[in-house]
Amino acid sequence: MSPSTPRPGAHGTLITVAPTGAEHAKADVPNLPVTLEELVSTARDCERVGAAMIHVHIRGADTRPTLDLVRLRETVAALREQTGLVVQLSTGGAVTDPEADRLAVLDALPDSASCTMGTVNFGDDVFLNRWEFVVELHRRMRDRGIVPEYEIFDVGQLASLRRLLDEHGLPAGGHVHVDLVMGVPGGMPGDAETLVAALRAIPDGATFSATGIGRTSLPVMFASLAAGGHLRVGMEDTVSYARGERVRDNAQLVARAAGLARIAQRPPLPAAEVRKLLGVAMNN
Ligand code: KMH
Ligand code: ZN
Repeated sequence: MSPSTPRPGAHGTLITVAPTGAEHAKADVPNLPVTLEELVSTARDCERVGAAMIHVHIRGADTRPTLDLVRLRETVAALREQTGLVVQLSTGGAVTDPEADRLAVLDALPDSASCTMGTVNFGDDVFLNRWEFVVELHRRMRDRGIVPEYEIFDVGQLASLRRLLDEHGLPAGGHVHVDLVMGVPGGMPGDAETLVAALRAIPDGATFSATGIGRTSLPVMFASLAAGGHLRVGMEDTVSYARGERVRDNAQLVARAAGLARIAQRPPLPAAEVRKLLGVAMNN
């Protein structure tokens, strides 16, 4: 599909909020949602202003990232009970998380889960995603009816996605959705040229969202909207709202994205439409 071809769902914008991530410390970012109560409260606020999906990393009682399955299950249940958002769990976790724990995230049976399409330098660390591990994630998600979001940190990972689909078939839901995570030190830059280059390599019929880390947040948002893409925003990806101004809360970022989407004549899609678009079951 060329960048000028209208994409499915392109009349509206899927806004995903990634409220927490695994990288920021609560001590450095006191308004980061880390407890279940804080997460649900931010999720509700974000839904109110235009988010339809939430990309979730959880924290333990010590505020550090965890993949504890009991907590993950409680989180999925609480978000389902108190919001209408499509609930996506991160299988990326933190760079230190073992593969077995990352695979076990799927046992919490979210609507969707992230699936990163390759290894990438990640600041001073390495975010490891071996081919066999990626295939196992893809297989287990399909077995459990969990819809993947393929996370792309570098353009070459789109070739790996094509290989995955060629060799192992379509995911649960039958639709391919990609999230371009741009501007990670070690990954692809967060700019319009790179986004357009990435679109040339996206599988036919796929939808995409994009997020820019740190100061690349705004250029990536504008470029994605212009190219018919969807948006991910949130404090996982940026904790500064403008030059010299810290983010107040996740809803502030979602509200800005929703406003820009409306200006682009592609208003925020409600969660029910996003479920149809991505092939997520209504009754999950
Ligand atoms: N925290 C990063 C190492 C994902 O959620 O799937 C990986 C990440 C990607 O955030
Ligand atoms: Zn993440």
